[in-house]
Amino acid sequence: MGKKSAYRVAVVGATGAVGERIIDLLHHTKIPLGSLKLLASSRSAGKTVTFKGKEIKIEEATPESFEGVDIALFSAGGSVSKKLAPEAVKRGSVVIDNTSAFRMDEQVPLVVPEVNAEDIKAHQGIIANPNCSTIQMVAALKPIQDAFGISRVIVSTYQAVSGSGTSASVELEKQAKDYLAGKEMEASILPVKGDKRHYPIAFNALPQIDVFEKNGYTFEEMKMINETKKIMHMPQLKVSATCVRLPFFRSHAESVYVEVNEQGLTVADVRKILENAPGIIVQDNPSQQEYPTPLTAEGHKEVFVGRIRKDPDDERGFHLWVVSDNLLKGAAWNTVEIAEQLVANNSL
Ligand code: NAP
Ligand code: 3JM
Repeated sequence: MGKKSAYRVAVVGATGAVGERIIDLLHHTKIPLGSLKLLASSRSAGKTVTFKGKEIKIEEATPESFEGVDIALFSAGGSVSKKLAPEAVKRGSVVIDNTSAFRMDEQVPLVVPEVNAEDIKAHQGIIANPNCSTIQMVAALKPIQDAFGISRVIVSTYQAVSGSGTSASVELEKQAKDYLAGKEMEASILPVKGDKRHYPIAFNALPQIDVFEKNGYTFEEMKMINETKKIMHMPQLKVSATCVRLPFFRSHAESVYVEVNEQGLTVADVRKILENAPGIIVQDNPSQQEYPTPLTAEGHKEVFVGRIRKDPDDERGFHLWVVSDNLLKGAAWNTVEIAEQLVANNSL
């Protein structure tokens, strides 16, 4: 496709937690928008959304919805992507997919623009947006890899409920109110909507995000492990993860332990590299109690890093506290950023 003066964009999952943020971001996008199509399930068809002063009707997503669409941004779950993304590609759209449906396919680039923007060019119709927890971690790891080399990563996450969609945020709010009113809490969404058991998230911590795999890790943990190696082009990198859901609404936090290849580095060396990295804001001043938190990261596009420390017993070990808005850099912003680069580099 040659460079166009205006692009026809579709958002699939337009009524969801991620879709709503994508629409917000499209108000200010660098992409010249010719038209915007908003798609969801039949449940939402007919509702309207106001975009730049005009009312847009939500339509049910079907294969025919993609006729004439240049760029389709999918955030409606893996099964919708598996069914409709190939239909969109067949009709000439480039798909940027926010689900895990195609992330590990060899033909599909898995992209965080600050890390591997050049992979976008190799797409064959679908570009995948990584998992939210992976995105913020690799954004912080890449500058360290480029400067010093890294060999091992061990991460524990502290993830917000909005990562499980709008219904999980509604569940937390209701449980918190019930608990404080002395009523019994009901759980039907978390940890995983369709799984056998549910636990309250309010005033709790759940060491399960997504379903369990045969190896005892959850799928979320395996996404972090496999996606990190693919995005960084480092199949040999050692990565292990523990993913935990906590009772706050927005932004994921992560405790990241990274082993660097170079010996004799100081905290100041690592801090300097991160301060100069694109998309990263360092907030790290223990004497002033400065560090990022989920509440302070909410609404921002960047990845925040604080609590940079050296392992007292290992010359090559460093700890980072990495926080970012899961719905923005973790999902909607990374998607729109990929779309902007596709258009800027004429890679459609
Ligand atoms: P959500 O708040 O539950 O929203 C789900 C959206 O999908 C709604 O717009 C819903 O439309 C739509 N949908 C559901 N079934 C559909 C169908 N059969 N056909 C068309 N649309 C359908 O979830 P969310 O948090 O926005 O997440 C959506 C998806 O994005 C997730 O399932 C996940 O795969 C992905 N995600 C990715 C990241 C990331 O880090 N990359 C982060 C979060 C989520 P209705 O309102 O009509 O039901
Ligand atoms: C974040 O297919 C589904 O039901 C969606 C599950 C899901 C995913 C996923 O696997 O695509 C919920 C929340 C993600 C994600 O980004 O990996």
